Amino acid sequence: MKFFVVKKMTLIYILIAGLFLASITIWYILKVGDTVVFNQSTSQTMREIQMVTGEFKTTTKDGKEIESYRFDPGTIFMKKGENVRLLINGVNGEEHPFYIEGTTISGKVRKGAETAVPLQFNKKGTYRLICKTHPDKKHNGPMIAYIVVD
Ligand SMILES: [Cu+2]
Repeated sequence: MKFFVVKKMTLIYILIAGLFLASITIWYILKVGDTVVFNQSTSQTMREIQMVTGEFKTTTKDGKEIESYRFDPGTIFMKKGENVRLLINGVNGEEHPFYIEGTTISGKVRKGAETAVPLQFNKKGTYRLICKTHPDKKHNGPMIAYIVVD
């Protein structure tokens, strides 16, 4: 009858190695679980979506001028993983600094100029493109466009 003699220190080494492997595995699983919300790449062919900055403006009966800035279209649709080049043409308003909620995307739309925003979302959802100057009614908005990713 054969016996495997395992020293106490060897056993401790094996235990440490096992714990190390387990923690690497857990770390890897958690890392894989993270989904990249968006990528900004320019190499692949992109579908173009055009948008403009517009303005609703009127004078009330008592002579008060009221206005609201808008992104038009107010909603755009794209597929998860799809590459889209969003082209925003500045028409009304001198400039509109914007950001897209839940991403690091930001920029500025200027009157008479076109701002190109490369988009790719790897997670489904609705992302809001928000003008920092006109985010709500109080600030002559809401200048918010919805990017629906499905
Ligand atoms: Cu604006």
